[in-house]
Amino acid sequence: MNRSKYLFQEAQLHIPGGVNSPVRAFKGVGGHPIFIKKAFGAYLYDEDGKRYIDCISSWGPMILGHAYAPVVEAIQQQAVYGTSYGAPTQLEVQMAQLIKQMVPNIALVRMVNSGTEACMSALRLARGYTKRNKFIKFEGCYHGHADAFLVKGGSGLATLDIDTVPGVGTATAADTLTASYNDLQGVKQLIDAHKNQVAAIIVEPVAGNMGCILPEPHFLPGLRKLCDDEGIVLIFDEVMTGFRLAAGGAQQLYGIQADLVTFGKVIGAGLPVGAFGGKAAIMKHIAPLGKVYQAGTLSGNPIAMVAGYTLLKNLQQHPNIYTELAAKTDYLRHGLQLAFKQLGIPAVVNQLGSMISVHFTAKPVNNFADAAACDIALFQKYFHHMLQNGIYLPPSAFESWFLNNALTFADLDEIIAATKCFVL
Ligand code: KE4
Repeated sequence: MNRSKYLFQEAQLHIPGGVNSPVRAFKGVGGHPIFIKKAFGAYLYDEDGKRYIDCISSWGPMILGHAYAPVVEAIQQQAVYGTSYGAPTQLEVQMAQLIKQMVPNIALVRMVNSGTEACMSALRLARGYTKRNKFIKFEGCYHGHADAFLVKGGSGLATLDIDTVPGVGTATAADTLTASYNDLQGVKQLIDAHKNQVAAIIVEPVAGNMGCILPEPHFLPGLRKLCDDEGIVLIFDEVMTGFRLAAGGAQQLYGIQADLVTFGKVIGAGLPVGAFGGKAAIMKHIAPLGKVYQAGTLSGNPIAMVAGYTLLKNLQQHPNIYTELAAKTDYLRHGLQLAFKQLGIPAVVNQLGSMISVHFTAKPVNNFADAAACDIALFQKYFHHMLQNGIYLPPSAFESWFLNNALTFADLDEIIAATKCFVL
């Protein structure tokens, strides 16, 4: 028996489902998860020493590859000064200043420990600021596991086909209104049906939790106008897209300014970091400045701050990384599209920047219903074919792939070559 299989059996004796986050359990593709021992650059190494080309990058954070030397050194140097103080540090000030330099329209920013915390806090803040309770999210988008967001969510909820999450109170769920991604008319209908009751619209500006799905040209500007007209707080959930699609994230890429923005993943360089920030008029309601309470023992943790700061500083100082990453991902998209065409397999490859996903269908994939109508069984087969060939894809048809800049064109050719020998 290989070590991963043994460890998964052992893990299931002690951890629910043997994992600390559901999507890792391979429920979306079958089989047992691979237990990773170490990672360097673009490669993961499992407990049996097998190497994989990594197309997940820890679900986004490892944008410059694993064990990125400047980040490792920064962590090692800081750790000898202690790991947490529970008091403010200069590191947090430097991190906040850097985020404000890189991201448009962030007047104030609060550090937290995950993307979930960031989104949960931003929603609470929008509700406190507007004194309204309802909010609009989009089917297939995922904003972490806070109760209010577990309605028609993407990522693990879609992977596990969980429509209603036990434990989420009916009253809570009643305030969560959902529309289809890219359906501006549907959003307008929800607002008209709940006049002056909608506190916020939260959206992944580029969706990554139903595969990678791009906003249609009218979508984000339309949401901005609806929020301006109706006094609704527009929240861009940039946990995936922040610092990944551009230094200034999707706001920079699309030239749209949200009222609040949430971050995770890249911001912590693999350590537990999230953040939310935006307009001063809204952020000033956050305690201790205002009364919208939000707190965290390890928020702004010094080790996490130096890790995140070091990675963001590198991204800020080398903006060409984004064009390099986009060119590599574009190369991969073309290679995959050609491979599937040669195989006679209907497939749509969605991509923006370093986010990409494969959908086995002949039709465009522009929302969750499109993604769910694809051949999921074929994706499962493709996943295992690629895993056998040493290519580590997200173990779900409802996830974006995340490329890292440690990947070489030779690695990309290996991914394309493995796809070319995928037989039904
Ligand atoms: P975390 O709490 O997992 O740090 O972030 C939640 C979150 C918020 N917003 C967006 C757009 C996200 O994609 C996420 C988390 N992404 C998933 C991957 N689809 C994390 C992987 C997992 O759940 O294990």
